[in-house]
Formats: sequence, C-alpha cells, structure tokens
Amino acid sequence: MDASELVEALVAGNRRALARSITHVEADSAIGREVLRQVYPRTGRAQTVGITGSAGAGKSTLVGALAREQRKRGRTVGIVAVDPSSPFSHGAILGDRIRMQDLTGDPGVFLRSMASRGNLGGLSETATGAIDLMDAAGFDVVLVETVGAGQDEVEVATAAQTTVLVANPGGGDEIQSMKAGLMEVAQIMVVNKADLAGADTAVAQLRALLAIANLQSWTPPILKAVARANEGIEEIVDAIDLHQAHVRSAEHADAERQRHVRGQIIDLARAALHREALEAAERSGSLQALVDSVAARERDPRSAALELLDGLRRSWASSNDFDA
Ligand SMILES: Nc1nc2c(ncn2[C@@H]2O[C@H](COP(=O)(O)OP(=O)(O)OP(=O)(O)O)[C@@H](O)[C@H]2O)c(=O)[nH]1
Ligand SMILES: [Mg+2]
Repeated sequence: MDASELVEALVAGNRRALARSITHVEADSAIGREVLRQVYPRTGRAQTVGITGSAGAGKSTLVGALAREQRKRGRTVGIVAVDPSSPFSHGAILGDRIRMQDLTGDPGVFLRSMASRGNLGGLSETATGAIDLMDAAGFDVVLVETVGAGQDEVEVATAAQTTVLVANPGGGDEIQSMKAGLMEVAQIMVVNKADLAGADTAVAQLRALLAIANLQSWTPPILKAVARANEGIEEIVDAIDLHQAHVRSAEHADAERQRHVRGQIIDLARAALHREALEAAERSGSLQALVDSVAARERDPRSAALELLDGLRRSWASSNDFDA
C-alpha cells in the first residue's frame, strides 16, 4: 500500500493500516513521512495525554487504569508505550503486556509498544507521529507512556497536549532535584503509590516546586493515586478533561495551540539536527578524527564541536538536499 492508500484505510478505522503506518513512522521511511504529512489535517480531535515520570513510578499501571476509566466513559483509547532500548525495558514491555492484558481484548483499545531509536532518533519524532496517526484513526483518547530520562521527559511533554507527571512518596530527593522547568511542561501532577508512607510530604514538595515555576494560565492540580488499586483514577481523568476544556476554550485555544505546536516544531527540528549531525559526522569520518584529537588533548571538546558543526554546514551547502 502506498501512503495515500494507508491514510485512507487508517482514517476509515482499519487497524492493520494503522499498525503498518506506525511501523513506517518508526522506521522513518519515505512512506511514513508522507503518511504523516497527509494525515496531519485530520488530527486534533483526540485528547492526547502524555504520562511521564521516573522508572518504576507506576506509569504503566496508571495508563492501564486511565484507559479502563476512559472506556467506562464510553471513549475509545489508543495507547503508545515508548521504551528505551535497554534490557530493563524488555522486562517492562512484558510486564506491561500482563498489566494491560484485559485491555488488549477490547476492540475499543489499540495498544502499541515502540522502542525509542537510541541516540539516533528522537522519542519526539516517533511518539508525535504515532499520536497523530491514532488521533486521525479516530481514537477519542491517546495515552503515551514514556520512561522519563532527562531530555525525553521534556520531549514527550511536547508530543501530547496534556502531560501528567507521576511521582512517588519517598521520592523526596528526586522531587527536590526536579527542575522547576519540568513543572512548566506538566499540567497534572500525580503522587502515585499513595498507599505508601510520605505521600503528603511528596505533595507538599511538588506544591513548593510549583510555587516557583513560571506558570501561565493553567495551574497544575496535584493529585494522589493508588494506581494498582484503582484509587484516585476518576479524579485524574476529571483533571485531564478540565485541562482539555482549558486548551480548547475560546479564551485559551489559540495561545495553547501555539505553545504546543512551537514546542513540537523545536523538538522535532532538534531531533532531526541531532540525527543529521551524527550521520554526517560518521559518514565523513570527521567525528573520529576529532575524537582522536581531543583525546590526545590537541583540541578542546568545544572547539571540536564547533568544527563538527562547520563541517555539517559545508556539507549542507554543497549537497543542498537537507531533507529532515
Ligand atoms: N504500592 C504501590 N505499588 C504500585 C502502585 N502502582 C504501581 N505499583 C507497582 O510499581 C511497580 C512498577 O509499576 P509500573 O506500572 O510498571 O511502573 P512504570 O513507571 O511503568 O515502570 P517502567 O515503565 O519500568 O519505568 C509495579 O510492581 C507495580 O505493581 C501503587 O499505587 N502502589
Ligand atoms: Mg512502564
């Protein structure tokens, strides 16, 4: 099937076409790029929700619980689980399959696990693409889970309209080390595992971080949940609905749309630039030469980085086919 046929089929609700399109996007194939181009005008209907937070915070359990609550509310759900390519995540994918087993038999749910493409590909590229495809395929809600590892946390925050940050009690040090900037990219805070001691302390720490964040027109609620026991889930879905109403309200829609799209463009450009730079460096062998020279202390790393960029600019100027 070519791109137009894939788009036509996935918009009509064909699951196989959706799955194939996501595979193309994952591979960053020409068809994948064309499908994304054609599909974009048909997006914007779904609630897109990113679930981020550190490893083991309970994101998958929460995604499962949120999906079940959304199904109770009569909404169809697409789920994108993004795992880093580590041995740890293979276990996680298996665990997720078990946690979400009941969901996979539900025709109103479409679950897709994707591996992030290591350092060559941005999570933002694949996740944003998969979200758009599920949106265009007509799912009412699209949930994206990601293991938040520094940069990726911010990236997934631009992939979805509503980002839920999952923290845990006893994660005090971790919460303290979170940057206020992270507060600015999450619109809902959840202290999961509130059955464990210290949940209120974690809430207070998050509140203190929020107090110094540079917030715009939306103040993130801080909610407690026990995802494993299905507690606090309705409140989270209510909060997601409220935030979605906010971003779609006549008063805020334009500004929110601009904010979201601006972040997406910058993240996608950064990911493309990162990939281009690495590919060009590996192709020309210039990276290895610079590595050797910095390792021998003939150059400093900063000069080497600037030289690498110079080389990249020259290759763009001569090839004239920068096609990100
Ligand atoms: N006590 C308690 N444990 C929970 C709760 N929610 C999830 N867990 C447990 O925490 C562990 C990790 O849960 P996951 O849902 O896999 O967490 P995750 O954030 O998706 O983990 P990774 O994807 O591997 O980063 C599992 O053993 C869950 O059963 C909760 O509310 N309370
Ligand atoms: Mg998980």
